Amino acid sequence: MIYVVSDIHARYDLFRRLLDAIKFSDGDTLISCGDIVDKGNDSIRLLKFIKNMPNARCINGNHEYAFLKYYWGLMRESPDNFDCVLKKLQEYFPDDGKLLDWDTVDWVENLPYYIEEKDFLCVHAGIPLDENKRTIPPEKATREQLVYDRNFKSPKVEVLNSKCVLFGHTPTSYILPDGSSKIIAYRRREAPRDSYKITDFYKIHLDTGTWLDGVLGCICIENCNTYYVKG
Ligand SMILES: [Mn+2]
Repeated sequence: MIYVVSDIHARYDLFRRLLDAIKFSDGDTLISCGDIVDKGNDSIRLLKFIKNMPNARCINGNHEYAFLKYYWGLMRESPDNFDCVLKKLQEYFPDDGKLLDWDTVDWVENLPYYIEEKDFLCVHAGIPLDENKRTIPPEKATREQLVYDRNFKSPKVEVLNSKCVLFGHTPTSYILPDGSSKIIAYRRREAPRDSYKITDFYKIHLDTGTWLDGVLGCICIENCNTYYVKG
């Protein structure tokens, strides 16, 4: 099974509990839609854990992107002083920055900004739409658009492409009228009500507000079941 999660935000504890809850095994794949780091206390611990999972695939969110921009700035200032740059990068994460090493920095720098499969597309914040309410090809969007998109999350924004877009970035409790932290799956008008294929949905909003409400959720691509842990 393929499970998709977003905005874990340094909650290593919740992430491990989520893997237990879904009985995640070697035959499964986990996709993270970005914002693994910041807000919680275990940014680097979590980053290294996911980096070492052979069956995890990750893209960058705005929090990884902000870290990389800081890193690129330091390299411009002192391109030859690697020790000094690493020390400053470690200080960027006040809680567990000491765990940061060059392997992990390089790994983050080389992560993609979207993952595209036959039936679905994963991004952090969203993809711009063209005048026909179709997403532009992700390779034509800028990194800034993919990690900061402000419009895509709106319930008014419908996507007419055949692929489902999975994204995070904004806690769903800001969107849902009852303020609950649940995954929002937007069903296509033409999709049968009793069917739960990933292509029955045009977008799935995954940020359950880990840092805000302590809820971490994920969705299974094959059957669209959702799973939550709270702490
Ligand atoms: Mn974000």
